[in-house]
Amino acid sequence: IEADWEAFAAIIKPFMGTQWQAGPIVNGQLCQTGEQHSVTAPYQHSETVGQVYWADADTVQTAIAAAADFYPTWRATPVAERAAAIAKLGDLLEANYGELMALCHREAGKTLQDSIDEIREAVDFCRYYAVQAQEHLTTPHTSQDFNGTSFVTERQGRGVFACISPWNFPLAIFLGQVTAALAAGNTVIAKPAEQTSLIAYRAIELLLEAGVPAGAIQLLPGDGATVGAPLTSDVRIAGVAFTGSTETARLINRSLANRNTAPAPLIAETGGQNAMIIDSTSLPEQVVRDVVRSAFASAGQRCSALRVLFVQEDIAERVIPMIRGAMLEQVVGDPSLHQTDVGPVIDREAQAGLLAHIERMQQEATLIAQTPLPHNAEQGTFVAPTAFEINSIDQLGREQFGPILHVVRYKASELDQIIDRINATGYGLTLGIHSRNETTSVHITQRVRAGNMYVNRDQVGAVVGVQPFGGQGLSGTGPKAGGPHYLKRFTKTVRVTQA
Ligand code: TXE
Repeated sequence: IEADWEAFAAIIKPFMGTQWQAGPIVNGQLCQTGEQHSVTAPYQHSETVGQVYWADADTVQTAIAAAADFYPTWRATPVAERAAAIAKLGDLLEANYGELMALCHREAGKTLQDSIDEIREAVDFCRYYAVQAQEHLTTPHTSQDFNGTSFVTERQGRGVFACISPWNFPLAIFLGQVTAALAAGNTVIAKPAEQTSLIAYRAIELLLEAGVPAGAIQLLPGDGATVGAPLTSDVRIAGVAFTGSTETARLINRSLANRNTAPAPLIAETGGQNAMIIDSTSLPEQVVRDVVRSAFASAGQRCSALRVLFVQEDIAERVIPMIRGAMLEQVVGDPSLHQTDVGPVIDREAQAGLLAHIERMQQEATLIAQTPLPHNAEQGTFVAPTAFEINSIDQLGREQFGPILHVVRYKASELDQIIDRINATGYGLTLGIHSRNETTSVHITQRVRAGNMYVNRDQVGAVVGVQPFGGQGLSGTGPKAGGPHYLKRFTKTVRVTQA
């Protein structure tokens, strides 16, 4: 369905000049004690979007104490009341669509379509977890043991949950974690990514407006060293939900394990080295559309994005020129224009890393195509969508979180070798397959380790409540976000036996 772009432009317009202010929220109060940072738009570095105070060490401690103090009250709050506040947040997000779209666009550099999808997903998370909490956490389960003694099993929150989130889905992942943890009965300390604190701040303001009490949610903008690390080493933290890099997930795991207390659960969603395999029975037109979307949508800044395309030799001469053609037709530029397909990457650091990878590949691989940049690209952090032909997935090294695609040709007889190489990366997030031969696609889905597989379609997206999303191996620890088992991971089971 083609969106009514003029209508969207009209609701965003009032916020295109807004200067937002943000900082830590402790017990409902904005704290202005830490360092203040200016936020600039990724597509236009001369444009300031707002100011944010980062939490200092004292504020981190005050927030942990506040969340721990309020936990008994929140745990005792009826599930229906917790769920109602979270469902209300969904309504408030919808009521503030224009401002949130402008924030996604101006702080995170998201295109209009990506901003719409982002808010939609956040709303879906709120409504889904509100319903799930009522379904799974309300009624204690009564059973009898072999002597006829009855006992009650109840799910409760674990305590204070730290929710540490990334910038690439600053509203959807951020609120997905926070609402699940709250619905399950935990008090929450939310630590957004450094790059997207303004969006997080506005989301928490709306959560408070929705009726979540100030003690239940503390917000700590800031960096990993000052805010993230002290949270995960603190014995008062009962669990961590994390999305970000595999390296940081490892650090958090170690930090939780080193504490002088029982291990706390870590629910981690991390990176990937996602592949797509297309065989000679696939339909080139469909393949090309799905490859371009999978690799370059959101400027490749999705954990699910396609990084390595395996093309069967017999079809390569047809498909590769078509991919080149489609890449040259993409529009890179100002994400506020609806015709823009690819916006900027998040910041200078990400841009520098991606450009360094492109430079290395220019020495080691064959360039297939590079989408032209707009004439004023140097005003923002743009990276031209680029595709290279390489010999092996082993050439890649670490995950490149941006619009860079690698293509490898294979012979039909090499399929199992390819599967081994994909599994050998250690990751296991998404896999795409294009084949009209069902035996081949089943053969692949049964052998590749990946949490989310897509056959004859693009490999982005998962519908909350319908398609749970999560990885395996280095890509994360289940259960999957947006699925029925996710909420339970934020709870502990308590048994009461009566004489
Ligand atoms: O991630 P980090 P960054 C991958 C992607 C990207 C790379 C780096 O490959 O290029 O990670 O991105 C917080 N204790 N993904 O630097 O550092 C940090 O402040 C506790 C994949 O953004 O992992 C932020 O809030 N927390 C991904 C969050 O962790 C710490 C999305 C993520 O930051 C911490 C984003 C510490 N010691 C990046 N250090 C996906 N799976 O979608 C940092 N943090």
